[in-house]
Amino acid sequence: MSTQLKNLSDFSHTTVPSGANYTFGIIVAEWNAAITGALYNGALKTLLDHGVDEANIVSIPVPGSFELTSGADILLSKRKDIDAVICLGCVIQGDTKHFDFICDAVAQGVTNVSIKYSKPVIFGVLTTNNLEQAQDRAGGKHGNKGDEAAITAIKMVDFSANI
Ligand code: DLZ
Repeated sequence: MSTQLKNLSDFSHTTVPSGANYTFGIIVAEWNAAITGALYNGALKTLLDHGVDEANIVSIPVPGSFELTSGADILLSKRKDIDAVICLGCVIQGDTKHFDFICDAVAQGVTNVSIKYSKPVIFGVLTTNNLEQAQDRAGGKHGNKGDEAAITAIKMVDFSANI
């Protein structure tokens, strides 16, 4: 699980299928906006770099990471053309138990929405002890989790289309 052992941002471009002909939703939390903005930019660029048409990317902000689940659920219920949803957020540990509740809820919620629609819903949420760890994973020394989430979405959509 350690990012130091496996930095997924180092993926080989040759092994990533084309994202052309697929439609993606990106739901991005506004909490810790500097971090989630960097995740969003990484995800968007990665989708475009892998052939996704900009017209086939629907980007929607939600207030916080807790709302990523309902954002993905609403998007998939209203837009039948969307093949996968990428959820981007950043939850930073504070003094209370809020961190645990939000992280548990989003992880379970994203899983539930994915199963409900039989479509990939990607968990691109940083869950860090502090801001520095988040910066390191939002375009810093440990890559960009947004890039990784986009690659995961493309791979899962391609898997679903070709199974
Ligand atoms: C309330 C809250 C707190 C304390 N921390 C974060 C955080 O670190 N990251 C995040 O994305 N959102 C946080 N939120 C907001 C919740 O996700 C949610 O928006 C509110 O609890 C309202 O449902």
